[in-house]
Amino acid sequence: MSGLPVASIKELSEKHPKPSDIKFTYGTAGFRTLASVLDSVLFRVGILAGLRSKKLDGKTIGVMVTASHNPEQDNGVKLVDPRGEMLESSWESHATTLSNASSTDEFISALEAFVRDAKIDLSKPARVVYAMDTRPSGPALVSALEDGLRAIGADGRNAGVTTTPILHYLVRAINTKGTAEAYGDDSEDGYYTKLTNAFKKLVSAKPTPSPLLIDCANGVGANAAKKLAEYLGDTFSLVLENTSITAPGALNNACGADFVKTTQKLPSSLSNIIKPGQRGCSLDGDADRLMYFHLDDRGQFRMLDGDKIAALVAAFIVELVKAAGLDESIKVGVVQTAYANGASTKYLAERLPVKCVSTGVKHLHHAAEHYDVGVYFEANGHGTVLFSPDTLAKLADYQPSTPAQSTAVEHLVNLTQLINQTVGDALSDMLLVEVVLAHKAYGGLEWDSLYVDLPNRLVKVVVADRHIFKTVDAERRLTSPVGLQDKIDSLVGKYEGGRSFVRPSGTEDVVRVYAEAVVKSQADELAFRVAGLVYDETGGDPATRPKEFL
Ligand code: G16
Repeated sequence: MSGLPVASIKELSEKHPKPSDIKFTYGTAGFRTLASVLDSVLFRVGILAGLRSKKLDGKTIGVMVTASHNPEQDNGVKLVDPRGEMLESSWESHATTLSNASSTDEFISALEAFVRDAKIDLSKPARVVYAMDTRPSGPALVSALEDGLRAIGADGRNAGVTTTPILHYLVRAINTKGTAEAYGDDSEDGYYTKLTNAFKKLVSAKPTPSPLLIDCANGVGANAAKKLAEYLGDTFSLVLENTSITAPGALNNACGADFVKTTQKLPSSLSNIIKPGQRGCSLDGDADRLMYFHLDDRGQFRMLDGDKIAALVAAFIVELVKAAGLDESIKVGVVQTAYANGASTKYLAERLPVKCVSTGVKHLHHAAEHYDVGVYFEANGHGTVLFSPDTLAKLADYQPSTPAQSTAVEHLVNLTQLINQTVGDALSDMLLVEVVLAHKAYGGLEWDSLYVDLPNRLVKVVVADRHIFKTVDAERRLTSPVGLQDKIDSLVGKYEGGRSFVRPSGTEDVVRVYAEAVVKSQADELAFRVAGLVYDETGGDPATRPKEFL
């Protein structure tokens, strides 16, 4: 076995020293913090990606440089495994360890130990494909990543400025090229062609949908949606707003999927554009989340979040499976997190198996793999649908006995092409929603009426150290700080239909508090009072205690 290229790592590592006062963590979606401190992390991730590829016999690994919904000053990086899924979780702690080695020598020792323990054959090739979103900090961070790739001798393919889901698509397409599982051409053109061809087939017998307003969050989704519109041609027209990708500070600012979900408001930039009865949607900064909304006839804003998308899509797939005559052999299930609105869980659980897991696409994705068709969506609009290999084979081999069955199977097969099964993908999900709306002849109103959301409120609390918060039961209960859960429970008991939980964010330096109740004002009050408990219990500075908590 050859050894690590220590001289090259040493030389290049000296150009990317670790800041002394920072502890990095590979969190919910990789490393994510202020862009200005991430240089050493990117260099080391380059090396780690190369090692991951070597460990997997030269399969291509993806690296995405993005901070998604976070503000523009943040950035981040995450690794993508060969089938386009998130990095295997056992490697997350290695990523954290390597990123925190305080000097080049310590880093090299940690690498040597890791290579030995993980039994990585360094003579294997290493291949990595990488991309970034539109953040101004992206190019410098990508160049640090490239130094890491160079240091370990990995072949790098630069996919340029693109969305997170396109990068995931590319990883899977590259690794399955020329095999029976080929996922599509390994290019952006391949991605748009695959999605739009399937969409066109699925809506061919339906009236052309009315134009859709898209809030692009002033991020990379603006570029992608523009290209998608070109591939869609006359089939479906997209009206793009918040497309200022170079305006300083505009990214995710008062717009985008996270803004809509957390404020439950229409971005004011759209208020003069959207008309009563019209539907629209918001992407987030890297276009992996999708939030729909519509204005009812009175001009009232109505949000259609990830839970509503799950309900719409899961019910449609169940109908198709039944119409195809496959309901005995293909079982559909849904995966949610604790953030799912209680009304959505009730609606879905009356129809399908529903599982609750911890926040983070990686948790939902793996749970969804246990179903024949697994529909997973986080309330924040992050999700997709997975068709198991067995299900794909059943659909391919099935001999329908009636024209209706044949049409239903054809639709299911086209859905497997339309849906980006590697990860949540705002644009693919948007086309999926539009297909279902077209087939059901639903507008926003009919979709929204599937069930009525329980009033809810999400609050962020800035605490001295969010890492002291530990949870169990799919993050629905706190075990640390000790005693806090009892206090939350006694508060929750005072509210009709009350539900609340607290968990540390894995992407922002905050603790998140979610609350639901039967009445909106009560949900707000419960959220603020639980947030107040969190704040007081964990030694927050009283001067900065928001006044709503009082
Ligand atoms: C990432 C994850 C999502 C998660 C979100 C918020 O999304 O991929 O699964 O829901 O972070 O996580 P947290 O509450 O831990 O901050 P994104 O769109 O920011 O990449």
